[in-house]
Amino acid sequence: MTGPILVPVLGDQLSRTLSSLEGLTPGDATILMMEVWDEATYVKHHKQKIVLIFSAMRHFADELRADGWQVDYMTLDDPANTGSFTGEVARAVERRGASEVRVTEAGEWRVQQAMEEWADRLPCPVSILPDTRFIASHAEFRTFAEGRKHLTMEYFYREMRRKTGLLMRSDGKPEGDQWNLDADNREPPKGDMKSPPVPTFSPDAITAEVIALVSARFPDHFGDLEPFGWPVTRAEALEAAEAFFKQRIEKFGPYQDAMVHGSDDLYHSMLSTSLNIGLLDPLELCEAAETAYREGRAPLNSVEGFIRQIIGWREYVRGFYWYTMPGLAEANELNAHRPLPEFFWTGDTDMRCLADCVRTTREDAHAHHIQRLMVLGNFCLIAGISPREVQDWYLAVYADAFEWVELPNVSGMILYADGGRLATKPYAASGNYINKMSDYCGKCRYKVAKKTGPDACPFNPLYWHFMDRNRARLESNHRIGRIFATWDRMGEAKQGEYLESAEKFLDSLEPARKGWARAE
Ligand code: FAD
Ligand code: DLZ
Ligand code: SF4
Repeated sequence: MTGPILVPVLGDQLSRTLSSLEGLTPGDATILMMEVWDEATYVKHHKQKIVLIFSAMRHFADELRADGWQVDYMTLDDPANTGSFTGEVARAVERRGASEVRVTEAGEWRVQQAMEEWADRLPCPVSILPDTRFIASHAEFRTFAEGRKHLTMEYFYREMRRKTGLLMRSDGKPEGDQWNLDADNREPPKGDMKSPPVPTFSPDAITAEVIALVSARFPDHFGDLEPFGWPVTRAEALEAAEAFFKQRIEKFGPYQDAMVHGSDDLYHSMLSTSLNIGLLDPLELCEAAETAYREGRAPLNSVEGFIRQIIGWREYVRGFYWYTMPGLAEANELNAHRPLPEFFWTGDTDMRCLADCVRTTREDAHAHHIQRLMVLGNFCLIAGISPREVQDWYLAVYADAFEWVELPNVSGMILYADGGRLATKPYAASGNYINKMSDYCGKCRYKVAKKTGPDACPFNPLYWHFMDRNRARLESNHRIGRIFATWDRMGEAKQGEYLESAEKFLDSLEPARKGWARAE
């Protein structure tokens, strides 16, 4: 065929630097963008996540057109829309008489599997190119991982620091002589902590149209549709980033683990949605952070902490995902089979910390890291919730959720379902941790200081129930094994009280009604 090169650009590939566009000019290529039912419903995404992706896609298509590109844009409600990437690519190849399909690899395993079948299904050659928006290639991660039992993030992170030169001195040593300043980043919240507001962006005509579409087509999906304020263009995302580097990065480090009732953002960047769909580039953000440090606008612990989240954790979980899939999605090392409670969807629980985390999730399609890890995640771990149900929940409810980043965090970081390849020990904690790092407990109906009985904070007995039922697996773990000496010292009567309280609480949990996360 002699037609143009067809370049499918997916909903998380909204970057001008995309490898599939490199070297092409508007005269060579037709870009294909597709809103498809399969992607909008493989889990029932939060309404704001669908608005974010469709609106950002429509804005990106307009920007490309303004630069002279030919863009075929398939809207969700176009009667000819087949509902799948494969169906839409096949139609576009035929419509355009495409000479080649050139695409950047998918972010998710499921989509990549489909993409790899295109070569057999289509009448033209298909090239799948690496996603160069990440700092580490799949091969680099494999080289790092091969032969290691635990894939400790810290060592990978140091490699990324050396590779990028971020916060490195000319003698090859890390700035400040320490690679990781996490120990300085554990301040509890102080009094009436008020952080500068995060910029929000009022819906323009395009976003308003998408909001109406999502309201009509996805009424039973979780989450508040409005107010919607996420950045949907690169210009908006840059404005949000600038505000973070001007106003909040200074305190990002110290208060990274703090939690305050009613507050979702604190000093966090709120940039994950823009990063994950391609509006912002990870390196440009890290360079801006380093500049803030060099210009004396932010301390090293904040800047190192921010850079570590991006070139450390973000790159690491992406490498880990591709290295361990498809097994990671099925892993269940701790044999956890309890259904997810209904309150993860409704927020209807007396546990004040959990109710607040579900509230922010419903209102904003966001919760910050420590809420996801130490409240919601810790609960799922110690209550023994089935990894499959927890994965579906996290994938559905957060606007920044894509499986490559969600799954390692859920299966590896919170649930230890991968058997400890990602985290060297389970992040299990009693109510004491939440009390120390938040203002949640004071007004809770449960008493955090009470260990057992109907008024005890449920995290307390659940913690010991978790330890006791997983003893055989965890006792030999050098980071957690010693806790069993404390358990043994309690004696049978006290242990019995803990186990009975935990079981009563677990029996009282109402399982989620079917159909919240996936269509039945
Ligand atoms: P900040 O606190 O400002 O951090 C800066 C950036 O660092 C983030 O934007 C993000 O890109 C990166 N980052 C920080 N922590 C992580 C991490 N653990 N893994 C990967 N990147 C990280 N993040 C997602 O982007 N998508 C997800 O689906 C997702 N699921 C998660 C599930 C669980 C169980 C946990 C514990 C964490 C998850 N995270 C996920 C990581 C983290 O919670 C979010 O990236 C963060 O809350 C986004 O808000 P922010 O942009 O304000 O982050
Ligand atoms: C998450 C999502 C949604 C809701 N809708 C679309 C869509 O209609 N079109 C599209 O190109 N991408 C969408 N996405 C993102 C994909 O599901 C998927 O997460 C990425 O392409 C990564 O493989
Ligand atoms: Fe959460 Fe327990 Fe504190 Fe209540 S007492 S807010 S349940 S940690």
